[in-house]
Amino acid sequence: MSEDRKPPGVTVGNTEKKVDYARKYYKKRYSLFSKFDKGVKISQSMWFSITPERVSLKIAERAQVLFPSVSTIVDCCGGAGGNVIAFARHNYSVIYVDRDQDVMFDAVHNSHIYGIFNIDFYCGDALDFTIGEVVQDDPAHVAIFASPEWGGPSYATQAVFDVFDTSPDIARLIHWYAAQKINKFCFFLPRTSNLNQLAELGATHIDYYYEKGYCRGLCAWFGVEIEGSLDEDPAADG
Ligand code: MGP
Repeated sequence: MSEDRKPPGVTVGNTEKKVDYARKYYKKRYSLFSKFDKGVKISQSMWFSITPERVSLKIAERAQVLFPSVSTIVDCCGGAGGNVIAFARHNYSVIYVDRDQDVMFDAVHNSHIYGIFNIDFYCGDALDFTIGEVVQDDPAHVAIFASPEWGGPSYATQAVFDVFDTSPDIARLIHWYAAQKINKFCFFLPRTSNLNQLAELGATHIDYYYEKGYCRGLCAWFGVEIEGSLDEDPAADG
């Protein structure tokens, strides 16, 4: 591993837990971004929260099925840009929002690596973003996507993940954007998320996303435009 490609904090041979996490996610770099070697930039705090590329593409594909009237997707927790790149590759108008400016600059850079130049980037808080100020589309054609923080890799120590433990809290996100007449949402969450809580919040579809035969997480969909139930078959690999 050359020095300049190492993520911060990685020391090969060091067995400390936090260093193991860095190594674990660095090993997955090509599954996170297939073009990693073209110069993809990932801030230290972002490594564990990037949706693997094939999963991001599958989510974008599912959005086309579940939200056929949607033309604009706002990713209000944009992070390193994996999801916005996938939505743009599926021809959506895409708005990126993240409160960390350095993380946003990485996402801009990463989108250019994928040849995507038409995402609108905004630095700001998801719970402070006003859709109408930047999106021309009718709110009926807009959906909110978010993969909020799950609290880091330790989420996996809980048998059932409390969906109110995300940051920002998805209930507050729904409330904030519903007040702006948006009623279509998709949240990428831990595979162990409490489905009763999601149903109570109004989710009507749950998809589980697999990559390399392993479940990476689920999407909870709100306001879908086709008939269906929470008991859908899991989405196929990638
Ligand atoms: P993981 O569950 O930590 O790893 O992350 P893995 O290898 O699937 O499971 P393990 O059993 O081997 O530990 C899987 C995927 O979940 C990541 O690639 C991210 O897409 C997503 N993810 C994980 N975490 C901890 C977060 C998080 O805190 N926030 C967000 N948004 N996504 C996360």
